[in-house]
Amino acid sequence: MRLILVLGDQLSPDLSALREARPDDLIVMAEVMSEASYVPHHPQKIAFLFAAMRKFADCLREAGHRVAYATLDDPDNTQSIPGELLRHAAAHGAERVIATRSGEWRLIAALDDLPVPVTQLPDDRFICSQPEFEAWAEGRKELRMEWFYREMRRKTGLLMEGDQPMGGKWNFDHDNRKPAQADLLRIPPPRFEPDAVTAQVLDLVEARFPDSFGRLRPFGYATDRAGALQVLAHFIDHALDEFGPYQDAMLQDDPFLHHSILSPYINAGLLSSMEVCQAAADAHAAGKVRLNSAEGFIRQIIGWREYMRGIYFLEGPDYTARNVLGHDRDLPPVYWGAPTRMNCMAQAVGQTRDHAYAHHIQRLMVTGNFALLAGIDPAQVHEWYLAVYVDAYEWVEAPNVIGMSQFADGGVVGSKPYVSSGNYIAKMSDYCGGCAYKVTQKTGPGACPFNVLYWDFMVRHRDRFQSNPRIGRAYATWDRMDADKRRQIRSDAAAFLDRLDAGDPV
Ligand code: FAD
Ligand code: DLZ
Ligand code: SF4
Repeated sequence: MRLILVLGDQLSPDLSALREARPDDLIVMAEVMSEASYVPHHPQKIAFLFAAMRKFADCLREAGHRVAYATLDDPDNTQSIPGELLRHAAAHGAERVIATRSGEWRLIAALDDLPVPVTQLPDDRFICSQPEFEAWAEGRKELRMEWFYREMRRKTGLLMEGDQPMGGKWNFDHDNRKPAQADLLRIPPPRFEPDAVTAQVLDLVEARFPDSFGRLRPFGYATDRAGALQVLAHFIDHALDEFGPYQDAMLQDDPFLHHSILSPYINAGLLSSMEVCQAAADAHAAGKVRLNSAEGFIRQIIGWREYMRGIYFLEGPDYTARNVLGHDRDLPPVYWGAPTRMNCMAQAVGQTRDHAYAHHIQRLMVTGNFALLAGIDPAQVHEWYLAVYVDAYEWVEAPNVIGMSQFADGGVVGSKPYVSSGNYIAKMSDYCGGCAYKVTQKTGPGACPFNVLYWDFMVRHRDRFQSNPRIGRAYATWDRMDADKRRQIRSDAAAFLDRLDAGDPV
């Protein structure tokens, strides 16, 4: 007999390893401390995964499989994935382990090192296989998502008319990027009352991870496929039509806006990326959803999500250690909820604490932008994102953080660093009105910290970015600025960073 490993983010009945299962094989699933503590995961992330794993194990049993499931508090639990495989291999005389390749180099290596033969099958839940991505990347001077995305549109046939994109364009972003208005009629995503399985997991997580950053309750995530399908249907019916225009907007009292909150379910395997995209394309075909919204949403999934996966495996295990800008400041306490006068940071971190969720622009242009401008060590930024979001697994988190957000890979993912002064946040959100700092003030104690940090960053990295066609022009503005103002900006930035280093409230 063989052991079939199913990891916490592999909860799909058509998983490649499960397709291999024979009646006498034993499926191994385990809640283990090594996975639950390699970064200080948000308690809602652990609870979501453990509850979903328990329910998935029940489904496998109902389908006739033999399943060995270790709960975290099982006294026989060895508390690591390799340990659990070895324990069951010894107990049952298993001749081999069959796994689906994990989404993290760390676990792939750990399985390769097992003293039992292991087959690691490709994870074919993705639209683009790794060999296909590598063939696409081969020989290109520069990798850009937009070109890859067009290949994926052709491959899937989503929003295509023959070999042409529907509506005559591949990308409708010029119709998007609008700020949003507070709207009390906007229907928030569904929340799910914990059932008996989830309630038991919540108690376990509360007892075992009492000191983690993040609120465990109220817990409202779906923890099975039926619930995840409800979230999908709700999004298609109530939010997708306005997803496009408002995808970059941020609002103080609306943590979800028109976002789908589907990433936890897609990443854990409860929904497939193709069924989600097909639902969006069908809603457009039925006339319920405008094209720019359907296209923008589908691009995030068959474009960005697949592209990030390809980059993670293309770039290799050292990717998370990259730091081309040489940033070495420690992650300041504001990321763990320390009080701050910066309202945008307080909002993004606060909703992260409450929901283990923040949407893309908050991750990129608030917490990510601040970390990059302040020169924070990208490895620490990476660990933070991997820990605090319910959808975070290294294959998708690292290219977004090390690459897109922190430019620590030197431009593999993005052709320019995503940096901005407070102006961008003021334009796209209502945060600045309620802030102790003034976004219109460029220098002095009341000036928005993003304003001074932006120029400080640009000047510190002038050699690298001056010739960048996408942001190099900013230096002409800097050079035209009055010399006293430039000195003031640099000294204000230095004073701010000193306060950050001293652990003073900022
Ligand atoms: P929506 O806005 O509704 O988007 C729809 C779907 O598109 C998402 O569910 C997701 O599957 C996909 N998607 C959108 N953008 C991306 C992207 N850049 N990369 C991959 N998929 C994308 N996403 C994760 O799934 N896990 C992470 O750990 C993660 N970390 C991030 C860190 C940073 C610094 C940034 C800038 C982005 C990160 N993202 C991550 C991407 C994106 O922010 C989330 O996918 C999105 O916010 C999830 O919320 P949603 O389901 O409501 O997304
Ligand atoms: C994220 C996570 C957590 C918190 N706990 C477990 C666990 O106890 N057992 C398990 O099989 N998987 C867990 N996971 C998901 C894994 O960390 C994930 O499979 C790898 O990071 C690869 O994406
Ligand atoms: Fe953020 Fe600056 Fe606006 Fe305050 S003024 S909310 S710090 S961008």
